[in-house]
Amino acid sequence: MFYFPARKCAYIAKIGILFTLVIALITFFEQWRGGKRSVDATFSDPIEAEFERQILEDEARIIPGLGDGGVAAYLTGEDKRLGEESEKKLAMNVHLSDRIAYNRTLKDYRNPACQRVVYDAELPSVSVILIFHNEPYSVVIRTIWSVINSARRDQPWYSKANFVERGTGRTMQLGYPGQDPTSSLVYLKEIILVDDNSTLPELKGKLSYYVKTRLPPDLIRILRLPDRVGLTRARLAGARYATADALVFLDAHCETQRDWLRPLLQELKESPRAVLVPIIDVIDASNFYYSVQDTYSFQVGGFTFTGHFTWIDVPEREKKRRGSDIAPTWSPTMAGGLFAINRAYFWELGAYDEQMAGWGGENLEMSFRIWQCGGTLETVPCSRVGHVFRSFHPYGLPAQSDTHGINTARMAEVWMDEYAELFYLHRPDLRNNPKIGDVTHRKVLREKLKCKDFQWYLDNVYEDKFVPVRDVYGFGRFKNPASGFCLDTMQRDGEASPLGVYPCHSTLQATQYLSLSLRGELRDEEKCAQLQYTRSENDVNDDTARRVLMTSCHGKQRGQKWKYIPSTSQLQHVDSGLCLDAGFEVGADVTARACSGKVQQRWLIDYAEYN
Ligand code: LR7
Ligand code: MN
Repeated sequence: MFYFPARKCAYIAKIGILFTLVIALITFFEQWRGGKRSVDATFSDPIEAEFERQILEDEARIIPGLGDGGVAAYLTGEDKRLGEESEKKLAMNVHLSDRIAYNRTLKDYRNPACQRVVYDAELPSVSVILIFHNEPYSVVIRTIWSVINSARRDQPWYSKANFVERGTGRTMQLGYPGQDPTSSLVYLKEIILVDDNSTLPELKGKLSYYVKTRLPPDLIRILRLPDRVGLTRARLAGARYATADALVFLDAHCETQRDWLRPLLQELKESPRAVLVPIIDVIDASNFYYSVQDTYSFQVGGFTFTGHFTWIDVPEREKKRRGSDIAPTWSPTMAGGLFAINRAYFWELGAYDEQMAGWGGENLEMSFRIWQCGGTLETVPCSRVGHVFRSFHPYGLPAQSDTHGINTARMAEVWMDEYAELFYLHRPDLRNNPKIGDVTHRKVLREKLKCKDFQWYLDNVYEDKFVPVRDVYGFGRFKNPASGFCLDTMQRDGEASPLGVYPCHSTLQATQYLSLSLRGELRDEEKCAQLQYTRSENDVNDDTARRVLMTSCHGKQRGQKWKYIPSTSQLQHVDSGLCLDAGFEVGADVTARACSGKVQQRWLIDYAEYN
């Protein structure tokens, strides 16, 4: 006999009601979600017929051979005008892209030595993740095709010889474990398209229909995000969905060069804690010209304390260390959009800061984290991918929020230690700003992974980085006490802009923050003071006042070397022997004049060894 005490019965009844409620809620939620993304699920025949018609029309518009080999493509007449119009609006000549074949060919720009590299037959399988918000439809399709085509087994680079196991001579099964051996794709397990809540209709049903009818079955998954979450969280969503050994992220406007995947996968196989980037080539947004700066040399990633990514030359030391032009090359940072990583390692390393919205900041965050937490970030020269660089964001970002600034502040709080101050110098508005939000969980991650500090990063990974407080005689404001003026870069950009004087700010601010480096450079982070020669370059005895220009630091001292004379507080330009002179006019350009005892030539530096 069962015996239920009354209390227990009531208890069970309550659980029953709760259960029913939960089910009802889930059902409601599913329906609501389904409603939001129903476009894919509820194709009825007439809609499909319409997509088919549109796609055939698109295909008919393509001009065979246009842009083949990656050459620049041009339209004429009315089409030219429409193209220019689309570029003004979308930062890309979309009208032209619509005319270029989805699977146009590209010239092989790799270092010729890459053709002789033999890769293992067994390499990690890969999930390629493409994220997009309102990207041009034809550009997205071209990106997908280039990924597929470069992974097809019938491509010449997957030669039979490569599939004979080293040592035993046994022929290896092609592809990744579990893949249908008759499939024509090698290593590529899936392509995950993450639609970050686009609003363009052609990226909805039509794209899904294209995928269903034109692309290899079971290869592509489309993840439709119910809300716009920004690129960091879109990548996270894609990564959660992925199942292959490795993740490769790409922007949705890329074209891959031949055999770009194996060099990345081979490195991942050998060092699972390496995060790898291809060489990124430029696809011109106006004419889709695939251009390559140089087949043999390339740049790696740097950064500025303003929180931006930059390109830098490969340091000589690194050229020696890697031993070969085509060996992976250490890169202090990455641009962010194109990289390969072991999937397990991606999660172990803390994936991304999921509180980063919109655009920006995630690239430096991940770069610093990789290095500080025991990984490496490397450019793999045999892997090249083209990317369409746009001159502006064609899409809107969350209203009025400076996501790049806020995300970068989040990064700085967690990874840059006291060097975060150098960032805040440029963004005083973000110092202690509640908009940054809570970063405790990322600091916990840093503890848990026992990551090294930023000082270690600067000393070991990016030794060549000019750090305004390191390797200097003095830094801070350069103040002329007679006038109360300080040297000021006057927020002037440009290759050679005159250095000025301006009343000293009471606190340190970026435009008045300069350093006198141990090499004798009078500089800010990127630019060094040198003289503008008015007459003949070598006429150093000329007494006329010379303007002082901030130009790219060449590191070779010539023309950019200054000497501080403590006894007179003068700053003397070494090659010319002239002294820096403040003058008495606010906002004027500073000059270099014959050294004299005048008060305009006295300079006090906030933090200096001489003071
Ligand atoms: O809200 C958004 N949701 C998105 O899904 C905003 C963007 N996106 C998508 C977008 O459709 C695109 O596919 O995210 C991708 C990257 O956006 P882009 O192409 O507008 O960015 P970008 O190429 O100008 O910017 C670079 O820096 C970004 C910083 O957040 C990202 O890391 C980009 O991926 C990165 N691009 C590259 O690294 C390619 C090489 C460029 C360089 C240098
Ligand atoms: Mn991009």
